[in-house]
Amino acid sequence: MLFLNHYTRLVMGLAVLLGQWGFTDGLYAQPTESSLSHLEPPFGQQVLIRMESYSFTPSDVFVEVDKPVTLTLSNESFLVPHNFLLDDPNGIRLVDVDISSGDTRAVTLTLTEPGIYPFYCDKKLLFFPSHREQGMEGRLIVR
Ligand SMILES: [Cu+2]
Repeated sequence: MLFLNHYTRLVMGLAVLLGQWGFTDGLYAQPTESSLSHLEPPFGQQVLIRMESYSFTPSDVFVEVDKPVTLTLSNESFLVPHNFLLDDPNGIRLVDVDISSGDTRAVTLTLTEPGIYPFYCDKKLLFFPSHREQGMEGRLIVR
């Protein structure tokens, strides 16, 4: 994992946003986020992922290709912020969501390519290892 300062991460975040705005070719549906209070009635595949210090449960998530999936991300850690980063099999960032302690966020997306999509949390405190390095990672297996 790269060591990035805040400035670099901000630039990366902007690049991800710009990349998503440009994603009009239908390869991926544009990920949408909402707080639960604004969430439309659930549709497609539903997956609840619990985030703790330092793990995702479940860490292996199986979803069907070409069908919308809503990932409901629940940070159940006490006072520990987490994020949910999802990359495609080629390492392209698809989702980057911060979830505060006690919060729940939902992300809906449609994945059109079978494969293994790694997800993880890259938060870190000072000089400690990142949450990912402490085991906070998993796989979205699309088939
Ligand atoms: Cu974390």
